Amino acid sequence: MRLTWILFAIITADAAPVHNGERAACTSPIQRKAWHTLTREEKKSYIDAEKCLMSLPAKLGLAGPRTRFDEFQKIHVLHAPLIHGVGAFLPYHRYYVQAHETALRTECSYAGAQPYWDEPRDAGNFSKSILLDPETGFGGDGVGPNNCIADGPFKDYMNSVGPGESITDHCIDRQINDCWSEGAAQKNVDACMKITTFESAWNCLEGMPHRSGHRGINGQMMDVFSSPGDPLFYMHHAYLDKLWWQWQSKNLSSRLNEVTGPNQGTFFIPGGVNGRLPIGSPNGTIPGGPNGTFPPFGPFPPGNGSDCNPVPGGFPGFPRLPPPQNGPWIKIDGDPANITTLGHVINVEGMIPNVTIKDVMDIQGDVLCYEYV
Ligand SMILES: [Cu+2]
Repeated sequence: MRLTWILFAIITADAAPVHNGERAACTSPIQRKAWHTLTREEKKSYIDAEKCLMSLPAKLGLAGPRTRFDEFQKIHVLHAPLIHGVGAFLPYHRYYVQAHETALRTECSYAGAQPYWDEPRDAGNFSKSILLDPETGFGGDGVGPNNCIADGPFKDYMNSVGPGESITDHCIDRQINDCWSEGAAQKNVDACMKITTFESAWNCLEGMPHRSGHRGINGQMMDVFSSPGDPLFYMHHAYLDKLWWQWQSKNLSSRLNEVTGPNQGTFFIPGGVNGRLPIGSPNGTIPGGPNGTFPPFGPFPPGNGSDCNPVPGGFPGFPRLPPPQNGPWIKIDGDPANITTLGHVINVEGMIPNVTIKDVMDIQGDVLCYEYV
């Protein structure tokens, strides 16, 4: 059935890749390509569109953001404790990246799709990545006391959201760590792909492949709340989404429906409602991590050498706080209890319409319409 549908897509040209709540079938998925395969013009049009998002005024009425770009970041801040270390981690970030792609296309005349960073190519060598090219890419490492990026198209951007949940003006900062980026190696992806249950596969993907992209770039990218302040976030999370889709594709008939896990994970902060944090939560609410940054991921278990020689088979997923068994828990629309189900509502604060996890399980379904090439 799926093949028929793909063939159908090939012979029809009327794609509807942008879905504003409309449930048209995906007849012609747009192609999300690896950054290193883009032409110079394609790279420029993506960077120009991101800069456009950084120039458009905020319109959602959230506290802090000045621009549409900042608004994306703020949405992530508001939901951070309920979208990491939880069953909704992969679906939420899938739809969040979709919202970003939609904004580029509808508000910034971008004709392409969200590209992704093929990170294993650069594992152990992030600092030399083609993505960091100052002419064609996202600029390079941070410099100076605040680790502000010093070249490239985003070096002068004044970001108004973060660090953590704070609202401050700051540059986009990076502290690239090639050693930490070794975890992006293909062998760690392969280990996740061998897993057959959603819960273990999600934990594996959220572990090494996900974490290494954040850690390798470091700086703003290490902020569990405000990491989307670095435009590399979207390249990284499109890549992670590709990995999830790759895993799903190994057994689509069952994996289009597989989701589980707690709604409240490591970063649970009591007091929020409807899957949102109370506004104005203080910084440093993550155990061990000041200012909303990830706690240090060390020391590593004995016998594994250094950061650059991580544990064979990868590190375990995020540590978990035990979720309350009988409540009270933060009520997530669509979920009856503290277990992530297909009915779980993904709330992107009006950037695009809220959907359920079921709606985003298929990247070529009624809501999403793209493919990875
Ligand atoms: Cu996130």
